[in-house]
Amino acid sequence: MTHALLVIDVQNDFCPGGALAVAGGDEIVSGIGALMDEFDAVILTQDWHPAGHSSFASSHGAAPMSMTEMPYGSQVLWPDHCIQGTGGAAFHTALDVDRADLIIRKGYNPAIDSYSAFFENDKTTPTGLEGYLRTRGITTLTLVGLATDFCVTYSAVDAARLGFGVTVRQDLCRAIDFDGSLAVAIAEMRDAGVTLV
Ligand code: VGL
Ligand code: ZN
Repeated sequence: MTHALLVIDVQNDFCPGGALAVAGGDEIVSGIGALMDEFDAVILTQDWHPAGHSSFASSHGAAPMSMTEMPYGSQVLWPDHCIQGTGGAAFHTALDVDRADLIIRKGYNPAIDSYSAFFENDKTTPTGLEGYLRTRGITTLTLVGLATDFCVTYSAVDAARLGFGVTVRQDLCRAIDFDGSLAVAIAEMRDAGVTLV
């Protein structure tokens, strides 16, 4: 069994002071660092949107956190965040980026959001992470990071559906918890067979 730590979106825009700040987002960084040596591989994801991305409320003249329908389904419209090359898209400075074997970026397609580390929100366009994991013989994943109820959940559910063994360390995640989204996300992870600890 080869076990990887998958660190989701520990970026400045998801930490206090950032454009899409998650309460306590910065509290998990040192605990994530302490965990890295226990794994055969460390993989980071980085939300990485072009300016004017279709998931931004500003691109639709809409209010942040309102909903819209996209060709691939319903979509939350977010404040502008994690724009490629900006300080907000950079990793939290206390995250040990040098320890990562792979950094996988997502959300770069202007027309499709990508919460999951595996597939864009159309649920079909792959990021390439599945192939990377399989060719390295990685069978088991532990997920930590931001935000529990969006990118962590989507990644965990996709990983479980792809047949990986998946554990989410809730103590090393923080949630947006928008309109009951955390409870829904936890139920979805349980249904998919994700182990929540
Ligand atoms: C995320 C909303 C928009 C996340 C990314 O990392 O959970 N949430 N983009
Ligand atoms: Zn995003």
